[in-house]
Amino acid sequence: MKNYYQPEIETMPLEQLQALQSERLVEQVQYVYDHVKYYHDKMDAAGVKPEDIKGIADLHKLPFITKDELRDQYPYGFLGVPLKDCVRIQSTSGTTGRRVVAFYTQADLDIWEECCARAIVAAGGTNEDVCHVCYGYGLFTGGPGLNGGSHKVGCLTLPMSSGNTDRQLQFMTDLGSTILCCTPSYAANLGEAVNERGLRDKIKLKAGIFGAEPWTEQMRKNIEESLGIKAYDIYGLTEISGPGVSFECEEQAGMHIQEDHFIPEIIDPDTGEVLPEGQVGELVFTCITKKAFPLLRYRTRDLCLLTREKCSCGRTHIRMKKPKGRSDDMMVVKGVNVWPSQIETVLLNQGYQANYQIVVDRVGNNDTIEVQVELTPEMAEAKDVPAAEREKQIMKGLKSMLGIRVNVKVVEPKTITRSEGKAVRVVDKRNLYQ
Ligand code: DLL
Repeated sequence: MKNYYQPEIETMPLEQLQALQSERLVEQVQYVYDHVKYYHDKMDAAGVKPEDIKGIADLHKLPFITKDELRDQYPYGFLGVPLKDCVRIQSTSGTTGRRVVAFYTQADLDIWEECCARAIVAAGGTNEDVCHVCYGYGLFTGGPGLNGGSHKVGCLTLPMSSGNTDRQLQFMTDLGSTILCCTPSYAANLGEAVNERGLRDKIKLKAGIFGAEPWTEQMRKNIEESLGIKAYDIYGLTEISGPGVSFECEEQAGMHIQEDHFIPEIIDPDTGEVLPEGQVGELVFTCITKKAFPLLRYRTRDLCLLTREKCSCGRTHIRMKKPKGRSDDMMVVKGVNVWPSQIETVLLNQGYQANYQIVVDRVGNNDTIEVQVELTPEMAEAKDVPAAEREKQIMKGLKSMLGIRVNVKVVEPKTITRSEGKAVRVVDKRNLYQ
């Protein structure tokens, strides 16, 4: 069995790591220029030739890629290999309009799963473990990524997918799950259920690998106490591969970015200027090994800071601190990425105006989301459709757009406070970013 703690890579001296990155970057830029027409044209327009990129010091010369461009080029515009060489797609949550489809060759899948395997090993996983994966499976990367990583480590893998707490607890106790992989909010739910049902003595969990949404240190403490485990953070995004782009080691002090595959930068979200280490800004990734969906300088919109401070685990890969927010208005609600513009689209399609407010909260461990929308003066005057009927219609539209249940309240015209500046569309009471 291959050992997925790879000290020769994960503890590589910085100079050697940067030389490896430079070598891979030079090759990758030429590859992308030759294989992705959109980026070829973009480099030409920016006056940058592949030969201008001689190493990581030249990275800043390359143009950025944004999510909007990925959307505009849907589905094949960023494909770097013939379709016949792809073996998998995964996709971001969200509507058809907002969807991004990421492609993988078999070698890309191996890279991704290897990153997840490293995360499991960093959380203490070995082939003696029973790895209980209750991230969603399907287009979402959580389930498939951790599942693949768990196989690579040689754990007995339980592909549970999300939901059905009774079944989760039954398998957890009967099969002696030792590592739990799910969103932190679901882990908190499971923790509560385990204690309510008096199952604490019957579970064998020792570690959890939790991510896909922001969570606080207080949540970590609660989960660790309720399940009697050590809780590790894991980060990633579909566009860059999925979970495992970075993960925590036993120090639980920031997530090591897998720098042999992904080069991180922090930029000023307004100017695009690269910021020095230690400053908060927008995280940008360049993939230096992936071939099917090989993004260079992709803007994640996640705000965070990087540190190269020595980590006592021995890993030299740079650490990112927990994200501190977003430079766009995306929210992660019930594990799903939600943009206010998606909600607005549903409302406008049903004849309402853009006078609405979105209130996100957390009750116990569960997110709630409510949309309050004003009737138009004409609707209020006509009184032809009962409010409950209107709310039902909007809920249906939102469910189909977002895939999650949203509470809806229609209110009288001019009851939502008007802002004097930028409209305050979202009130997020959860305070998940610290
Ligand atoms: O959430 C991939 C993933 C699955 C990561 C399982 C970890 C575990 P997307 O659905 O594309 O991919 O959403 C990516 O989620 O840009 C962040 O805003 C947010 N996010 C992911 N992990 C974390 C984390 C998956 N640990 C978007 N902390 C990212 C805070 C996170 N936010």
